[in-house]
Amino acid sequence: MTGAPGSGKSTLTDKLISLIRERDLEVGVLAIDPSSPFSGGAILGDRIRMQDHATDEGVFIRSMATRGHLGGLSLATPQAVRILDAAGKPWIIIETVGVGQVEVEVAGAADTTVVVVNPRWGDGVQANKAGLLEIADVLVVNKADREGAADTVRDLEQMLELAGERDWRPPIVETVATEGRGVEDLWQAILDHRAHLEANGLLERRRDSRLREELRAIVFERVRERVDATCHGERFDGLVSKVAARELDPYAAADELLT
Ligand SMILES: Nc1nc2c(ncn2[C@@H]2O[C@H](COP(=O)(O)OP(=O)(O)O)[C@@H](O)[C@H]2O)c(=O)[nH]1
Ligand SMILES: [Mg+2]
Repeated sequence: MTGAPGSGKSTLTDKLISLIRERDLEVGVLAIDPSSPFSGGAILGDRIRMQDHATDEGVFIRSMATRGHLGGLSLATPQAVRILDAAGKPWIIIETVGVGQVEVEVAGAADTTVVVVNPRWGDGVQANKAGLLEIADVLVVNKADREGAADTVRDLEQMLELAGERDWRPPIVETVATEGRGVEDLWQAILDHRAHLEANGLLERRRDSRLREELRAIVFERVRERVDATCHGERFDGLVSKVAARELDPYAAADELLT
């Protein structure tokens, strides 16, 4: 579940938890906030909006915020999903706020990406919209009790039309999360997407490419740690001085550091 702050992701998640529990299935929830370096307001809000489920042993809710650099979350998310999966949660919901690359990467950890927008979304920035549409498997127009919902649905349909033929056309679901309206439809859209993935061998393919991406990211992270360790200390300082004194060019200095 991804989308702008305040679009209603937590409220929708809360309703989905109820729906999954009614079917006697367990569910894990990861609420991720890449935009906040502290586990501050937004995440506290998520907790409050899902607190009906706080004493239900079939529900596990965990909040994560960025500690240090942004790359951390895209690495931590698949690992957290893996743990919830090992703990036997057949359904795992990842809620993520924020915009840009991290949101896309976090969304990449999921089988199905639900993008939540609100009425009047059509007034927003084009570039951001295109990016979100690209990752959406299901589109939700939440707060459909507000003016402009129908226009927003039409706007989304037009954008999907312009995006051209795809093997899966993201369904557009209107919801009023606070009243639970449309949540059954959202659930059905998620199941439909899942069925599509399974019927076409896409689930395996998605998971394979996700694993490749994850492994690559871990290697990248390790290499980055080595770079930090190498570009540090007496030897590094010495080479910087040599370059400054024009005894060495930076490329030769780098080669010397790496050998
Ligand atoms: N009117 C209206 N308000 C909603 C709806 N869904 C959520 N809200 C409210 O919007 C605010 C933000 O919701 P929240 O779920 O925390 O959004 P998130 O930041 O995307 O997780 C809260 O005050 C909700 O009660 C809706 O369908 N209609
Ligand atoms: Mg939230």
